[in-house]
Amino acid sequence: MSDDHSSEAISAYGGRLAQQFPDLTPNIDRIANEGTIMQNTFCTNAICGPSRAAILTGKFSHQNGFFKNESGGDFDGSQQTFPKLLQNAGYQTAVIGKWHLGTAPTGFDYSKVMINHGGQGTYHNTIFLENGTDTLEETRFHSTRQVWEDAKKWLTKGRNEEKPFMLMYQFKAPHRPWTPDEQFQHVFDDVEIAEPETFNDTYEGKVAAGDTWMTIERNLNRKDLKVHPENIKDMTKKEINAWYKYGNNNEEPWSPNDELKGQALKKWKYQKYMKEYLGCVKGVDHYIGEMLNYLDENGLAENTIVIYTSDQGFYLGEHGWFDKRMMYEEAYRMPFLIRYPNHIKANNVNKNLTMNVDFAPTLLDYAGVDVPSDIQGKSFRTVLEDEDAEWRDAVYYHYYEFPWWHHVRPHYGLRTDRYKLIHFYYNPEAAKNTWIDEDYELFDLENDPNELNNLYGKAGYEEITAQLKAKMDQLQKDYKEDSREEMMKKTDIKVGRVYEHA
Ligand code: SGN
Ligand code: CA
Repeated sequence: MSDDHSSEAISAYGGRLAQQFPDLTPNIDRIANEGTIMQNTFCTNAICGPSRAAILTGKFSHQNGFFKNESGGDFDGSQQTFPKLLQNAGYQTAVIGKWHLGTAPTGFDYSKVMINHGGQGTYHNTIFLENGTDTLEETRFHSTRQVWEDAKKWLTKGRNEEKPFMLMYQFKAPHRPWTPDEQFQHVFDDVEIAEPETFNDTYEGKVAAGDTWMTIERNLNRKDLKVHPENIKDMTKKEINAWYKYGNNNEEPWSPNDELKGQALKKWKYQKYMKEYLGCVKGVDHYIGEMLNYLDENGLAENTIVIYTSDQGFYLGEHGWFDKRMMYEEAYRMPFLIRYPNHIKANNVNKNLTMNVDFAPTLLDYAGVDVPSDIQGKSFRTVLEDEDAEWRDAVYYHYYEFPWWHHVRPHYGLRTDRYKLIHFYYNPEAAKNTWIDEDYELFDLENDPNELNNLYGKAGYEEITAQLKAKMDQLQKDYKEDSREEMMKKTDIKVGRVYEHA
């Protein structure tokens, strides 16, 4: 698992960047060639901790209690998770790398997780919590390599060969601030990265897209793009921070020189951002290759399920953005590739609608462990084995964190094969405790895959809108969604860690 890896940046998915770089991710592609690539796996809340909590519990944010990173409280590690269920069934369990759930891991025989930078971990000098104890030791390697070294060590020395095992091997990369290891820093120096079709989305007709803090033009700052002050030696820490932050949070965009303004500046920032992001992806792919080789060399490949995923997708310039959160395809879709030789079809593409809450029951199902009835996701083993087997026709989403970091208004929504309906039900900046009835977006993904044309309220769409709203009501009932008051409270609430902002 990685952090913020968009399926657009995996060659096996065949998207825009895959067309430009058909060999971008040869090792992740190996999982697709030797297994199945899920094209419609979606997040239930596109942000780090909440997605990880949904994966661990098989429950939506409103049921597992971890609904936002910032001020949303910490993950309650005393609850049921799939690693605990596997552990009880005799598996040896381990988690190594990014965790980001605030509390120490539970349900693992071995854990070594990043804890510095608010649990985000850093690319260099990462600090880990090893089996509940602070290592406080600055690591030698770039975090991607460090996670591999630690995983290899556990597999070689920590594993009990008498037992089956479950390892969560989780990178920080390619998360902001997109810092590749030296080896991958210059891979894209001499190329011009293609811009997405929606690079200059005007947000016309959209409810909240024009009001975010995740635009490439305004919100990528100097630190993100590694532009450092010349007189850094003479500056105080406070001055340095202020200098880096300039250009954040919708202030005037900064420019590295007088000529770069407007569109030229946006294009320049995009190139720098993408080259570094893709350099990070190269690193992740490399150490996935190391893991696949390890499994081959140690006779483990045949009887091990290998999954590659990311906590959510990411905007790589689509709609003029970086970051995630908003329920449009590029951030909403999670990469999901799965290999299990002789059980799961090789070189196969699957289009069934799946969610991160389905991962836990799917793994339990394959491991022969009963799936507890309070798990909200569904094992998709049946459709992995037969794509035409009966399956659900819609997936549900709910995002809460506002205004930090990126000023994306809370919304819930659903997606079917063809349509997406999003409801932006609350804007605490406009009116506290006031439910908004009319702020919807409706997209026809077949005719408008780029989600540029909001059809909500347009003539001719009354019937489909009514159907989708009825479906939304049904899903909210089935998944025991909160009351309106509770939903608004979850956005307003400030408990647990409260991060400091400038
Ligand atoms: C940090 C980043 C944000 C990012 C969140 C959440 N800011 O706060 O840009 O959206 O993490 O990311 S940074 O200046 O610290 O890089 S997540 O992957 O944990 O959800
Ligand atoms: Ca993330």
